[in-house]
Amino acid sequence: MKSFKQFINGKWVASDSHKTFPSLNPASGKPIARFQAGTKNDINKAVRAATLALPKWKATPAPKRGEILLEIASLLKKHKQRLGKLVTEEMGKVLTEGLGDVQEAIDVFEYMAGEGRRLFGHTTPSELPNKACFTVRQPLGVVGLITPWNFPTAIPAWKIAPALICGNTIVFKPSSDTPLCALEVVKLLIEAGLPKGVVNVVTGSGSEVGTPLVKHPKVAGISFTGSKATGEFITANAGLKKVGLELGGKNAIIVLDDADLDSAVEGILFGAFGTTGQRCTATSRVIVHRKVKSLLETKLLRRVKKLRLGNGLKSSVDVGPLINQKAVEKTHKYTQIGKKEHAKLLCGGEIIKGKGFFYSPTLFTNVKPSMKIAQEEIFGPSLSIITAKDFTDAITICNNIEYGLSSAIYTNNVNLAMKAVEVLETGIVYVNSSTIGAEVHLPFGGTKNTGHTREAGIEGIFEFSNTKTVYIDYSGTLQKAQGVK
Ligand code: UN1
Repeated sequence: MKSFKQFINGKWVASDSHKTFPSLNPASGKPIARFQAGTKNDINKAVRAATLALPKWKATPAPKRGEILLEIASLLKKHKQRLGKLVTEEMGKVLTEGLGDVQEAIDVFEYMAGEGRRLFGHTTPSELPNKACFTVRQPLGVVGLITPWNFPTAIPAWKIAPALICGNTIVFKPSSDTPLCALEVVKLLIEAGLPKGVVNVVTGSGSEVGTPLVKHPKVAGISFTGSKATGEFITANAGLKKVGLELGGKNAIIVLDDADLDSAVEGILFGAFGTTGQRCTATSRVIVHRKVKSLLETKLLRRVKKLRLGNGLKSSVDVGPLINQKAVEKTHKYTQIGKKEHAKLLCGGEIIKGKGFFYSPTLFTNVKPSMKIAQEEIFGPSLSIITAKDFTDAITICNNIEYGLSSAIYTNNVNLAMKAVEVLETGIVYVNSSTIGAEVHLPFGGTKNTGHTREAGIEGIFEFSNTKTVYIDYSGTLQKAQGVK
């Protein structure tokens, strides 16, 4: 079986652990390749390389850095079909979404390449004459990027592209469930001409590789997407580094009594069962107006029952496998909790026997907002229908949750749609669309226990840079602010 090395200081090197671990194809459960089980020592080497590469990379004009990003985008385009298939093989999502994953990576490299010609600061007048005031953006330094498996090319790109355009150098630890996708992206970064040491990759577990990266004193910033528990660990261990966190979600679609129900069903299906429910933005709650509850439920159930499970490479398949056995067990644990809580199971709720990590698309109804299945992130193909008395009740249920990533409302009433936009407590709000499908030139992120970071868009630049405020006094005398004589 093919075995991959790590990329440190411009070279592919083995870990001094002399140990490797496999990545599995979740549709078959079979290993596809082996990877280095990195160590603290590997992290130290990678941080050293990134530190050495920093002065030159930082001094490279941002538009020149942008040229490399544009080249990365063009290489990703060239390899889109191959990489999209790889995403499906290693992560499991259906091929059209695998290709979408790579497209999102292309989009973000293109967008951030353009930011190289802006990286705007702002100018403002001084309170004193003959004095100029403005701000410029500065890189943080060496940044540590820790990425999940659910968007194995897009999320690394969300972090790598803005980090690079701002002039940072990188130590990247990809998820141990999808290291192959990460390394294939890194190969293209190298091919595009990134100088040695600018991007370094160490593969391995959170405890052996992630923790020393988070704690390393020479690392200036950490950007993490993943679970709330790991986010809390990072906050407690990163010291005074700048930390970006993109954590869980428990996203809801509200369906009002005037909504186009067929359109709502499409949005719910895509949000809840697309990517097998494994998006931070996935729809895991439907909050429906009591007047249309039964009709929506019937329409939805008919469609959920028809979803075809299988290997995402087959075009006939709607829903791929879960990422691993642990995810199957977690989803099933919540099915049992839901039953115990007396929610009504309409369909699914079963582990599919045989090869791979499959779970049948699960639909619960008569779910009370306080039930665990309506409060905790499942990260699998499990959806809860909750009934609301009216608009105000729906908003209260939607907001009464520890997370705040994405929400959606289906209605044709413009006044209620606008009111929802105003009062929903999530970082992203959709009207007449699903909770998933964010675009890379807009800020992405949440509130509450989702974390408060904004990635992508112009705010992705803020995550990976500091503001430097500059005062230039051209009066030829010492002028004192605040009227000091
Ligand atoms: C995630 O699941 O962490 O908006 C990211 C979406 C995708 C990104 C999801 N563009 O669903």
